[in-house]
Amino acid sequence: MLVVTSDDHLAHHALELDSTNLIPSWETPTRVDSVRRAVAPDHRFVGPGELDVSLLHAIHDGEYLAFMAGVWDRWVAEEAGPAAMGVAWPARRFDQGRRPTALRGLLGYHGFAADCSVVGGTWSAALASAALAQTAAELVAGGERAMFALCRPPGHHATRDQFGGYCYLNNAGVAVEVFRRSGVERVAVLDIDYHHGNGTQDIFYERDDVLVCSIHADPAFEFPYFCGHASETGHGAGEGYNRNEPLPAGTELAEWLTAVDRCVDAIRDAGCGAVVVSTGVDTFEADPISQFLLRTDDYPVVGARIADMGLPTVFVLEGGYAVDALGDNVAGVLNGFEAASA
Ligand code: Q9C
Ligand code: ZN
Repeated sequence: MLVVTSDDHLAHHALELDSTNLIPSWETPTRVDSVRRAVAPDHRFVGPGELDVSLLHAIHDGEYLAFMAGVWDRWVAEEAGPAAMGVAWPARRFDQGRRPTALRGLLGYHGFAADCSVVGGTWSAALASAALAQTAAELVAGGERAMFALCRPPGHHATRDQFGGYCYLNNAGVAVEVFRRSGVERVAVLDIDYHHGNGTQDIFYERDDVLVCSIHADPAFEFPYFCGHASETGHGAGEGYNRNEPLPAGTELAEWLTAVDRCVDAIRDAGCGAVVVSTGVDTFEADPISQFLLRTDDYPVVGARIADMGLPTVFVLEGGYAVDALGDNVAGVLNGFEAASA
């Protein structure tokens, strides 16, 4: 399969709030090296095309995009700390609609978590990452059976107007929009990352042309804590087009696969014409921030399940923080897919 990748992520190395300190983010540049090394023997690398900014405007708020484009320069001018992030967020009974003017206020308005900050290389990396997803979807829309976008930073936590969870632009959402514009009437998102894909859910929640399915750690005990329950099924025209499969800590392959299979059935029943797979492998047993127990040998099994849907498929990288095993786990998904497609 073709793998879309570039070096434009390298200057993005954010900080995150640990229990007491700002530490280097778990979401590191070395993750890309791990994946490239593991997929190189069986797959071919291609570079991205030019980003179509209208795709970003289709899934993100214009004020958010403008703010993010300038936030680092403004931070350097006003604060000059090592990483820009919020300190207060619009919590219960706060005014959700009014946008503050101060930089710190805007960082809270356009962010939702202290695990995620902006540094000098962040925005250019986020734009480049979105371009990878765009290119992968364009090539699949043009006839490739499947592509893998080696996206960094990841995207599935980024909402219409907020960054968080190491995500700034919703790369899976970009791929969805490319498919829609190419004439696919209904697109599926299958999000197998350990964390709930709250951003993708947010963006498509009121739409019936995009079925979003996410299998993840129950938000009762895991990030993003306030989103990802089974009762969130869509709204308005989108009612019935959002599916959440929250699972307990300690989940192993057998139980996890039953949730995947329920999503695969939903994607079939909805008559989707293409699928975007939010490919996080932080479900891995040795992942340093996660509590599922999948093994390296398990990933080809899910790759095969995805292939069995028989749909044009774009894989976009999301999480996975056991850097040494990350590449093998991602390669397992892709190789299992190809073996089952052959
Ligand atoms: N001490 C993705 O996998 N914060 N994002 C973890 C760990 C949330 C993960 C804090 C992790 C978000 C794309
Ligand atoms: Zn994750």
